[in-house]
Amino acid sequence: MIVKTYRAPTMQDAIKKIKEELGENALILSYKKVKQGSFFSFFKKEVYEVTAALDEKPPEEEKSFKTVINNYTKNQPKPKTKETVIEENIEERIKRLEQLIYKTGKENIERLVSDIKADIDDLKKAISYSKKSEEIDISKIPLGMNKHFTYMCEIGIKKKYAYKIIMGLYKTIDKKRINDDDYIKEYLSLVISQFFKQSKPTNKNIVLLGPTGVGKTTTLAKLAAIYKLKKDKRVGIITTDTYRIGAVDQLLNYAKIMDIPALVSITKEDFRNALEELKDMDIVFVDTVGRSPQDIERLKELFDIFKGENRLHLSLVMSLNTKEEDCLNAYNQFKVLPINDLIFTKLDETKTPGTMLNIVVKTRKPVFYVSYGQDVPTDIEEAQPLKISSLIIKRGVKDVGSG
Ligand SMILES: Nc1nc2c(ncn2[C@@H]2O[C@H](COP(=O)(O)OP(=O)(O)O)[C@@H](O)[C@H]2O)c(=O)[nH]1
Ligand SMILES: [Mg+2]
Repeated sequence: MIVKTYRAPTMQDAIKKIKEELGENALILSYKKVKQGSFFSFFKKEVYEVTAALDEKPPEEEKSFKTVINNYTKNQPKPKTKETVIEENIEERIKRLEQLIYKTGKENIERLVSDIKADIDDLKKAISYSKKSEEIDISKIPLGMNKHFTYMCEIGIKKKYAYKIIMGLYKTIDKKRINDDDYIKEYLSLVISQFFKQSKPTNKNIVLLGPTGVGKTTTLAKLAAIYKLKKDKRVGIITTDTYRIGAVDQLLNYAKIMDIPALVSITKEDFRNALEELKDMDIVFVDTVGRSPQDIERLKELFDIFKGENRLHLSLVMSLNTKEEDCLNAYNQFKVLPINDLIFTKLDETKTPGTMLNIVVKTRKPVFYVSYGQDVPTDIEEAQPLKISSLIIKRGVKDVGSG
């Protein structure tokens, strides 16, 4: 490992020097502000002193934003892609769901869901008070509903929630149509959708938090592009993820291509200044360094930057290709900060999208966006409840495309 120390007037300059000498894969080990000037000089300047290291093993090459953005902005008529098929399929489904809401009556559905929620709460309490087995009596599941219960468990919905939902649903469905699988699935979708709430930004400075590798930077790139290109907003970017030079550089390059102002900040003071500098933007996305929920010390450093700053909307990014337990563990660590909502990623890499339901029931947080692929900025959707429930019932993105 090569370790070197650099001095420069700004962090950006230091990063540039490090990149020139050590390349994209250099890591920042430490930084501080120091006074520079000869012993006799009267005024000493403050400069950044940054220590960087280069590991021998380079990480995988990231997809170039430039190519992706160029492709996106070319805007040529394209043949039907997987995304268009998914979109059409979901639109169709939502239309059917809306008809069903109309027929069933919105109040009836809302009452049913609030009963189920109350049941789930009682069940949670009962389980926490006694060590008795979960209060599920599978023999009570009505004939014809068993396969739907099994299906819900297969797509990752917690058994106890699936049980409550099925039992609640059975009370209200049209019994003559019990063998109509499409009808039952639409109804299930409708009920599941009611557990989700779509989040709206509570502040224009949106911070993406979460463990390493969950897709924060990719999601930020998608959101920045969508807000700039589709929503025609003035977008700014701040990155506090300065650990890996390549990562900072990737984001700065990307911002340059998109003509989005981007600032690097390390300390709480830098961050405040960056917010101030971007105060005329309509929306600012803040990337953060991934921290393992186990690394309490480093998490604290991260939290300190954002603590007490009330101009922020905090989104916790969770990857659906990790275990539900890991997602909840991350939530428990990050909830030291006032988390506003959740962003789910890697929906394309899971066979158990029902995890999303378990997580929102547990955390009671609304959802901001759902991401389902690596392509910027296409593979992402606003978290409309009916869309999410359609994706869950369809077992995620892959099956939507094919079925
Ligand atoms: N399949 C899939 N991969 C994703 C998705 N979002 C991000 N990724 C990939 O996950 C990896 C880590 O993403 P990155 O944004 O660097 O994660 P970060 O460490 O949280 O910033 C990259 O290879 C991304 O392309 C997604 O929704 N689906
Ligand atoms: Mg990142």
